[in-house]
Amino acid sequence: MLKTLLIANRGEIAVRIIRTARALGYRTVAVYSDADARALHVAEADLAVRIGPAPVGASYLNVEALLDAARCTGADAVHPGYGFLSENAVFARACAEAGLVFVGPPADAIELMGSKRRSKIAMQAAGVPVVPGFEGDNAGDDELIQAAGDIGYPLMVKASAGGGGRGMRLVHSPEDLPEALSRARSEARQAFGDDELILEKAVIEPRHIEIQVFADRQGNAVYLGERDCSIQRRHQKVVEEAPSPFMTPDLRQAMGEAAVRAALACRYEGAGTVELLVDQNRRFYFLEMNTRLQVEHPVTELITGQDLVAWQLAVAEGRPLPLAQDAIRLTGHAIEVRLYAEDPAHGFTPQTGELHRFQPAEGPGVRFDSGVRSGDRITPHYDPMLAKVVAWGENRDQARRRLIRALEDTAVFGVTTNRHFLSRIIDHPVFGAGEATTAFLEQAFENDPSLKPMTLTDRDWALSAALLGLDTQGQAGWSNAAATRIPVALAVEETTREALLRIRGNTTEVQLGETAFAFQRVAEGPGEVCIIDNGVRQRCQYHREGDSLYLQAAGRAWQVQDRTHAPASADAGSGSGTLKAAMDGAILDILAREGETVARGQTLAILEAMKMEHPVKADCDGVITHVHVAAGTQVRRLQPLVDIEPATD
Ligand code: MV4
Repeated sequence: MLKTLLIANRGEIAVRIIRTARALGYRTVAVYSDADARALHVAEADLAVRIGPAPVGASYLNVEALLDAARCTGADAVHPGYGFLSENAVFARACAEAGLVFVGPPADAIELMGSKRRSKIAMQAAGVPVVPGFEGDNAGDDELIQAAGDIGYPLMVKASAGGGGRGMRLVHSPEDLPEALSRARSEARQAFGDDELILEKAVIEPRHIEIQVFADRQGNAVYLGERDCSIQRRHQKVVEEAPSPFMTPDLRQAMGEAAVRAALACRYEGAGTVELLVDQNRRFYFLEMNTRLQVEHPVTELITGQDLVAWQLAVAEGRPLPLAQDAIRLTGHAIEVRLYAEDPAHGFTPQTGELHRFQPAEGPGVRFDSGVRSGDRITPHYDPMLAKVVAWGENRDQARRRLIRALEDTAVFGVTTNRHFLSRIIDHPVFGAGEATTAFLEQAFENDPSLKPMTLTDRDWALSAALLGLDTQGQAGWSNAAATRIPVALAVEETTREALLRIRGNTTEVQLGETAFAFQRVAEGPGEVCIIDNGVRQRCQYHREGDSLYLQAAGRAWQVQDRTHAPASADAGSGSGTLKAAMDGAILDILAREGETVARGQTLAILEAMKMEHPVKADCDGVITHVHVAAGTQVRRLQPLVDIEPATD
């Protein structure tokens, strides 16, 4: 009997595992880095152990520290979650040697599935269809070039140790092959320390469908339907759903039975996912098997009514699977999206900073799996996923409606998110028709407004001004204020607008240029106000933090800066002399001192962001009056870095 489970992970998946384990009576042990000392997963576990500083190499990937944490808490089992050490055969073996039950498959199965070449050979032997190609053992370029002639074009060059699209090349004709081979090789060597390559015929505009499988030590294996993960961006899944709108009962059975054969062939135990490509003729091909619980497992849970973490724990204890194949039923439809702290308008750059408010919109059929709370900091050390938002419906459209509502009604203040991008995808007619393939985002979203900075309407500006007035005046001010005109100035990035407010009782009149607005305030709570605008009563959420005002109304969210009392400085446009960070990142170096005379174009600082170094250059000739940051500081986009007093001539 297992009693104490250590969760070797963080964030939403650690929280999710802890909740099931606790409900089943297990004692739970969280582990945390210095950056996570106050994180939700730590608060929810029975015990928690610090495993190192913030960088993952020193903490969540630190095998010795994890084993020590298990030892000093008396843990008898380890759940690795996903990512980190979840598919690391060395870690699985180290757990076994330390007398700990690893909640996952045997190390040999992890190792086999970690090699595309070896797993394809094993799958073919087990009667699982694979994409036709070439799987020579450490084949050289000459051998690969010769094999390519037999396979035909277009073809895929793939790193045998690869994943997530790294070390992968699509090649259209023989003359492009040698260069593709050498590039894929060096990418694979860098990323995986292993440059073995395989070749496959390319499947054009495939759907990406994966089968959830489960196996126990008694030799039983079942499938729990499929998930359609066709909507991806740069090999990152964005939307996952179950069942696949593309699926038929016959195809499901054929794919499910193939996936079960795959699991049995490698003596699998526990939860696994068999990834397959499906071509336009509904032929399917094994791609790889993920030997962990996946991020998107909730959609399977919602349509099967099963708790997959409970199943994992049962198998880890040596008990048989809870259900036989014919007892597994799929009911309704579930869709999941990954809500990220990232900025779709600026190349999806990860966002960092304090999450001033995180208020999930709950409702029937809506599930939030989240590892963060209001007040948490999003740091650059880890994946910036805030939550998985999942909706179940009796049918696909009901699930879509519920998901869109959940996204629109969720308040996230403090960091920019992909929320609007996600709701636009779920609302899109191509997605609605169930026709989105892996090419969908590139084909349909190139010019989508959710990928551009938000443009505020006059009404948005006026509402922002009214709420700035509310917040500045305080609650009492609203009811008693004399009907004087209050000037306010507000800015979004480089655009500034001015307005005049007149507050009479519970009505705020806003004069914005030629246009007048009147907002009647009918109810309010902390950070929330109900207004009547043009006869329509609606809720509006807001949060004030320093000069920033975050707002959310009618499913849209934006942020304005209060410039009312800011000096009328020339800080708009280029050549202003105020250099700002172009994106979130870290200052690597400061190359200028206060008092120094600089020339336009001179590099004054180096910003490291998105794994690249960006020079920050003087935008005018002049003298440096202030350096706001030191080398080593984390900065946010638009944070002032250096002030220059422009030369006067
Ligand atoms: C392919 C393919 C077409 N033909 N293999 C991308 C990630 C990796 N796991 C497998 N991938 C692909 N393999 C053959 N033989 C197309 C992709 C692919 C893809 C697959 C699933 C979801 C999105 C994708 C986007 C681009 C390419």
